[in-house]
Amino acid sequence: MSYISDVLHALEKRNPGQPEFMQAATEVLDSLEGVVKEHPEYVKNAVLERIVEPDRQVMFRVPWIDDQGVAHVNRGFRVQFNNAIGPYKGGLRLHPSVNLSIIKFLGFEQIFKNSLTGLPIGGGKGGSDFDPKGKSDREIFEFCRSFMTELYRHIGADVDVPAGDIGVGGREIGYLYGTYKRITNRYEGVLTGKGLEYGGSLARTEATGYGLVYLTEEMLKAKGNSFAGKTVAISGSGNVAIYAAEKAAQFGATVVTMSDSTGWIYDKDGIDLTAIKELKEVKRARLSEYKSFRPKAEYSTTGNVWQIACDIALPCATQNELNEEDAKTLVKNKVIAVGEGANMPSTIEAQEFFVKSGVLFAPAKAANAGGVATSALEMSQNSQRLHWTFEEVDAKLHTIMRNIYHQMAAAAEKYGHKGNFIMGANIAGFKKVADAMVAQGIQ
Ligand code: NDP
Ligand code: 2IT
Repeated sequence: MSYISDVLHALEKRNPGQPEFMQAATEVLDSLEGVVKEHPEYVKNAVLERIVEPDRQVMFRVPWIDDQGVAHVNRGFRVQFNNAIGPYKGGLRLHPSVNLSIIKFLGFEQIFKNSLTGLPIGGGKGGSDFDPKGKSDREIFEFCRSFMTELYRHIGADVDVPAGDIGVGGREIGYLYGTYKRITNRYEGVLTGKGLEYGGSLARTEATGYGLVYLTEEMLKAKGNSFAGKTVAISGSGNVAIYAAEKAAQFGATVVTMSDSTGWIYDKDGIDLTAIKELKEVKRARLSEYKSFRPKAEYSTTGNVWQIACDIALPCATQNELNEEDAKTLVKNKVIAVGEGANMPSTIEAQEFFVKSGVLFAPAKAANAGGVATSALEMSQNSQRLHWTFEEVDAKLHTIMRNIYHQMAAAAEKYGHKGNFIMGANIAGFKKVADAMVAQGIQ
């Protein structure tokens, strides 16, 4: 359709050197032909041209001093992409690879993911090219304080509500929250993923991983299948990977792999999650140390987890970590389902190969939406000045993930792509935001 390709062309021209952002935008826009044809008002109101252009992009200097007294300068980002259906909402990523293209791809994905949750949250993302690995607590604090010294003026409980992502967990959210409160003198739900003592929600830590397994289970159930008795390969060993592994094991599966940026483990009898939590959540150590807990497990620094035969694959590390070759290996080894825990972990070629091969494929913006959905539940609790039980939050999360599955399956079917949940999630997520943008006029 020429409207869609015209918009993508113009976007590429205007944003040279942003491959991750172009990848995310192309995947979404390429799904929208049917829905745009049905809604000429989207063309008339320039919805696509507007939705690919962030409302606001903030880039700033983050100076900090290390333990040796040496000064460093990092670059901070916050991209406020779209607030048609609620305040900007999305995580902060601290990783040396962070640049504008990566933050824009994440912010763009967040618009549709947040829409799929059914909760009133817009899309945004931020972060920095700061590398938290090997830094002392004091250096992390110093960095977070400097970062928030600029960020505070752009956010607020009804404006923009950041949270965690790669390299940002409970410790960093605590330092960021403390700084925000000190500068503004406001005690408000301006960040999610907070500690339980100061406004955090039970089950937020578990939410992305649990939600991924809830949605994947629902997708399997529609085919008369389930996690019970299955072999599961997981990549990553951070927040999402750990709680995906925990829920998959609770559902009766055996999780046999995990990875970090230096290597991966294969434990054919099932990963020992107590050991992983001790290594990753407490000691912040490398996975190579896993063998000291489980001498029979294999640790490797070559190849990747996708070479291990499995029924279900859950990529939970980072973008483009699963390519077409990996997809071919998984299909050859008879994978039944893939659920994306990370954001955009599969390349476009890998996605296409899975769909073509009849693998049940749950795309990231649906499959990992449990984290941000529970963040929105944290915002509700903060507004009400109430605290819900773990069971209440977990039950709401479970219902939200089931609804997302049924929404994306229905949208795929309605627009002639039955069983293609990439199309379904993009269409369902887009439609609500597009309708809100039309209703609010060309802004
Ligand atoms: P963590 O920082 O807790 O863990 C990240 C994991 O992925 C670590 O094991 C890390 O290894 C590995 N990893 C990160 N970058 C790379 C890389 N470039 N190459 C190889 N391995 C890498 O992050 P999360 O678990 O929170 O996030 C994982 C993914 O899930 C990301 O894509 C994130 O955007 C997405 N996500 C997170 C949500 C959340 O609520 N936290 C919600 C929805 C999606 P190492 O420690 O060696 O770097
Ligand atoms: O990618 C994501 O959805 C997240 N990192 C979570 C965002 C949030 O606001 O909880």
